[in-house]
Amino acid sequence: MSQQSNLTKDDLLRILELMMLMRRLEERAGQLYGMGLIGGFCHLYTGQEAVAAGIQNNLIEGDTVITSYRDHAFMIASGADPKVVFAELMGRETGCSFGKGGSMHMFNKEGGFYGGHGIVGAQVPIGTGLGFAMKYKEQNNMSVTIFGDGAANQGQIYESFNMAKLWNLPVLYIIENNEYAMGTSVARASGDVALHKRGESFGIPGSKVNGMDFFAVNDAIENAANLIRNKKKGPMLLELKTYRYVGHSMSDPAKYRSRDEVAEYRKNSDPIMNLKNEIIKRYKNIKDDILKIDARIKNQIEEAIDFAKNSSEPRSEELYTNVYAAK
Ligand SMILES: Cc1ncc(C[n+]2csc(CCOP(=O)(O)OP(=O)(O)O)c2C)c(N)n1
Ligand SMILES: [Mg+2]
Repeated sequence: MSQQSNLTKDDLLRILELMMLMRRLEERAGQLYGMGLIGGFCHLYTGQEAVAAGIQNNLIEGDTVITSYRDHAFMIASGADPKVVFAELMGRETGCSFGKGGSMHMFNKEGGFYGGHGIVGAQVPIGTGLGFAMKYKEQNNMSVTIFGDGAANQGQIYESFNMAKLWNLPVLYIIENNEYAMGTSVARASGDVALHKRGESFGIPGSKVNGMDFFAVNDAIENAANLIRNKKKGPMLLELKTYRYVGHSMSDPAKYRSRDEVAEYRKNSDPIMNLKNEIIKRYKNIKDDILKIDARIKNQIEEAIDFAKNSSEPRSEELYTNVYAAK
C-alpha cells in the first residue's frame, strides 16, 4: 500500500465512510432484490469500492464521470442521497429517473455524474463527447470515462480513442478490470490481456494500477488529473485491476469461478479492510470513530429504504414523460 498520500485523518475517515456506505447500500440492494422489492436488471459493485472512491477524491467542480450499468456506487460518490438511489431501484417516483429507469439508469447531473448506461461500451463515445465539450468551452476539467474489461473489446472504444487523441481531449479513460465480463474471464476474451496498452497505437499512454488499494488508485488518478487538466496532455488510460465479489447481475450461475477464488480476494485484498487497517495503524484509538461511522451508515441506509418504500410508484400519466431525458 502506498504511503505517499498526504491525506489527513479527516480525509481518510470521509473516504472510508463513503466506501462503507457503498458496500452497505449494495448489500441491502441485494437483499431487497431477493425479497422482490427491486425488479429488472441489477448489477452490484461490491469489492470495487476503491475505484469509485479514488476517482471521486480527485474531482473538481465541472469534472464529469460516466460509467456502465454498475452505477449505484458512483451515484453515492457524486453526492446523491441514498434515498433517491433506493427509490429508483424500487421504481418509485422520488427516484433520480422518476422510478422509470431502475438500477442501470442512475444520473446526477448536479454532481457531475452522467450515468448509468445499459449498452456495453456506449458510455465511452458519450464520455469522449463530454471531454470535447470541456475543450470547446475552454474549461479546465476532465471527463472520467469508465468501462469494463469486456467493453474494452468493443469497436466504439477505439473510434473514441482516435478522436480523443486527434483533438487532444481531456478524457481519463478507466478500464475497470474486475476479471470477468458476465461469465467470461479476460483471458478467454482478449487476445492480449495487457488492457492498459490498448490506447498505445492511438498515442494514448496507459498504466496498470492495483484497484483494490485506495491509495494506489488515488495516486494514479491525482497524477493523471494533473497531466490532463493542468498540463493539457490529452487523453490517458488507466487499467484499474479490481474484483467483483458477487454475481455479474442478480441471475448468475457462478460456474465460471471457484468459491475459493472469491474467498481469497475477500480475505486478503478487500479494499475497505485495507483502508481500515491503514487508518488504524496510523491513528491510535480510532476504532471507536469507525464503529460510529458504521452505526451512522446503517441508520442512513435504513432511513433511505423506508423513504423509498413509502414513496409512490409513478402515476400512469407519467408513462410518456421524460422517457429520453431527465428533467
Ligand atoms: C452491446 C451489448 N452487448 C452485450 C450486452 C450484454 N452484457 C451486459 S453486461 C456484459 C458484460 C460486460 O462486462 P465488462 O465490460 O467487463 O463489465 P462488468 O460487468 O464486469 O462491470 C454483457 C456482455 C449489452 N448490455 N450490450
Ligand atoms: Mg468486467
